[in-house]
Amino acid sequence: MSNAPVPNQPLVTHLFTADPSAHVFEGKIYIYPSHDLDHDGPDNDNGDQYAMEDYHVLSIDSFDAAVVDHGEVLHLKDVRWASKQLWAPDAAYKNNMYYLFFPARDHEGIFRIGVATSTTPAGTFTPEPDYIAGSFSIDPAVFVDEDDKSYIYFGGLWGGQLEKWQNGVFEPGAEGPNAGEAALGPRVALLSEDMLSFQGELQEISILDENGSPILAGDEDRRYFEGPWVHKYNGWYYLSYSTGTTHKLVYAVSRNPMGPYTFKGTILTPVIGWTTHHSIVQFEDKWYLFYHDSSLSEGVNHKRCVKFTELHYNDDGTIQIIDPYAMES
Ligand code: FUB
Repeated sequence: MSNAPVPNQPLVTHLFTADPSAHVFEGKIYIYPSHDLDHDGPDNDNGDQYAMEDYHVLSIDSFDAAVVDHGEVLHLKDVRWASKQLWAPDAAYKNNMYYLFFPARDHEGIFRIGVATSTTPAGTFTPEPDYIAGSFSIDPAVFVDEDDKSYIYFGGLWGGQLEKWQNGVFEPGAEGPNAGEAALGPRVALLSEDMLSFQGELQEISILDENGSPILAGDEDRRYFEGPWVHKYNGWYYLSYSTGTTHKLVYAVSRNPMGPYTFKGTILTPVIGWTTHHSIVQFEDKWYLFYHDSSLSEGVNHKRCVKFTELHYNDDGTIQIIDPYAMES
């Protein structure tokens, strides 16, 4: 357990944590992060360095209280269908149940998305015997709308294997589109009432520029890479995500949760470390960005730490750009 959380400082220092998905459940902020491991194994564009094996849940009662680590809530050894790499998870509440959605490689080395359930937000979570039928790639993010419809967003390039699914089947040698072609978008599906399966067809989300043209694969400052998150503000759906190679968090907006979305701008400038990944949550009357960097390990990409900062909207609904190091001297 650590002391009260400080903006733009590691939320906890006794674990390496990343990919924070924050939600308000039962009046507290619960954070569902990846749990990075300290190891000297391979480090490459395939993401082998992200060799995580379990999840912890963190919570914050208030910003004056200490962060609570609820301990290990799910371990790889208990997930029958998974072989390795428990990457960025998310959680959702529905039907008086908490659902933890998580990606991992199956026994063929293909990333899939699983679900585990708990009656409490702090777990522990019991995994379903199989991954979600038809699921693939990484970084699930679940948005439960005001009408109680639930949407799952997912997908990530490179190690996240999204390029390999362009024709609806896994093609190990497939590469992404050429620079002048439309970029790949994250996938979205409605979730079934019991939250355990996709309902209807998976769709690819279009992200358009200000003229209504698709963002191109070569537009690395704006194209989708990984880490989708959807939140709603003033009736607009905000899809935010990482641009990967250009290390930004950016966002696009739509009137429809399934898009198309129109690109708007940057939320977070590059952080220490290669990856950037986030969530956005309202707690009481303020909005917060949860994100990570590698400052706790002085820049080791796979030893990251979760942080938070306040997020501000302009009157026109755009989000003010955050430079997390601007206040440091
Ligand atoms: O933590 C492993 C992977 O790194 C996540 O799934 C990506 O979003 C990136 O943060």
